Amino acid sequence: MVLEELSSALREAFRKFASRPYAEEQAINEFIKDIQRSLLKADVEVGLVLQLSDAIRKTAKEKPPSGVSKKEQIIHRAYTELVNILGREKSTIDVSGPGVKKLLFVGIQGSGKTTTLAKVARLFQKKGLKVAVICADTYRPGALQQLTQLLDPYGIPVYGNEEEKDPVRLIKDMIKQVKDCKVLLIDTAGRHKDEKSLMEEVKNISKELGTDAAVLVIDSTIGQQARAQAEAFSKTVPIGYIILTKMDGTAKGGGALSAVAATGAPVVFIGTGEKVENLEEFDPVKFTSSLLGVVDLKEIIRKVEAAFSLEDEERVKAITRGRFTLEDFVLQVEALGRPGILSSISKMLPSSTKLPEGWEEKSSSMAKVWRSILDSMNREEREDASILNSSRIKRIAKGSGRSEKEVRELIKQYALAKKMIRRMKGARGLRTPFR
Ligand SMILES: Nc1nc2c(ncn2[C@@H]2O[C@H](COP(=O)(O)OP(=O)(O)OP(=O)(O)O)[C@@H](O)[C@H]2O)c(=O)[nH]1
Ligand SMILES: [Mg+2]
Repeated sequence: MVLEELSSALREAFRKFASRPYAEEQAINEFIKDIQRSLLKADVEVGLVLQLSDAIRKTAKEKPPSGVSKKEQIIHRAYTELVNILGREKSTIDVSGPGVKKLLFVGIQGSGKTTTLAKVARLFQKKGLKVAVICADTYRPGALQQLTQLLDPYGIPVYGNEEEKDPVRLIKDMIKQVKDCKVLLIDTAGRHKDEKSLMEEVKNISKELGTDAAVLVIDSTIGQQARAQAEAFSKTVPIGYIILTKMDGTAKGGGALSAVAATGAPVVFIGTGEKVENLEEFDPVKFTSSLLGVVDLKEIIRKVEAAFSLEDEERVKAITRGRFTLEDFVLQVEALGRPGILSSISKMLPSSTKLPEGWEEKSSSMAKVWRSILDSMNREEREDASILNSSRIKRIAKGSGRSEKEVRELIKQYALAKKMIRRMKGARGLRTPFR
């Protein structure tokens, strides 16, 4: 299995912590240290490791939901933070819809573009799709031959012209010749005299051809430097997907994965060997749980999540009974940052209503501002926002270090939310996820 070292180190950390009778401070600190050591050894960026450690420490100070022990609460937090670090959702290359899907493979010299393109071509063929390949690498001697050798055994057609040195013209010419295919994979060159000319060529091809997506191929042995590479390419072309290669030969795979996940680009596959069949779909959640391999981890996750939704249920009941205070409002906004909550909320809304994009991020920054404002209110004000006149607003703004405008904005948004809840209560389309 790839990432064996990281996997066994993390598994050991979880096993050790899980076998402790109590989650006392020393045990928690040791657990955090063990996780830190394993991640740093796999070349995960220090900033991300510290973020994870802080999150665990913060959770350790919180009261666990009823029915859940402190130890279980901490294991759950450590696990969800690891999932966050290693990528949250599984992604796949989308080739649905009408017409030929053109995928442009880009990456620096030797990252594994050509080999990986052949692997992906074979995978689509296995799924029953008609695949064709264009070799637009006009730099590497024998590039066309390399691709043909890889794909000949599978009868996948490779188009190219070694005489043509302009990749855009070459691709345009070849597209005219390609017949009857659903997925068209285009291999590009990585051997330029410098990075600038490589980026210029990639940009030019993408602009002239209007490809459906660029697939960035990164050698995972560079570890956390993968982030800089992903960022450099995404400034040049919109990167649709990322494939990390050579995961079989590195102890730094965790670093590469986390670095790429931090850019938000989806890792669709990992390369695990030189052969055409050495390609694996990447599923972060499955990957993280297999990494840990702790026997009862699944049970802990289920228990903690169930306990959380029970707390949510109580709150939702109170709100639908008509009690919705400023405190409730801020708590709701804060809770939006918690995984799974947004989907619960969208389930409650009528299907025609969609939450605006970027809501999650916006609500988490607003939550911080509003929490500080709320902290400067007295109990009476929190319970009954209608008494907030201008002199109170002035005092609260001063006390919280926020502007009066921000205080008024909180009151306005709260009033809007209250109105919306009242309206939703009356709406027939409202479904509650907690039935
Ligand atoms: N072990 C291992 N080797 C790989 C993997 N992917 C690619 N390679 C090897 O890496 C080397 C470079 O691969 P190529 O596919 O030629 O790389 P490229 O990006 O097309 O290189 P240029 O065209 O020169 O830019 C080859 O020896 C491949 O066999 C992988 O997942 N695991
Ligand atoms: Mg190549």
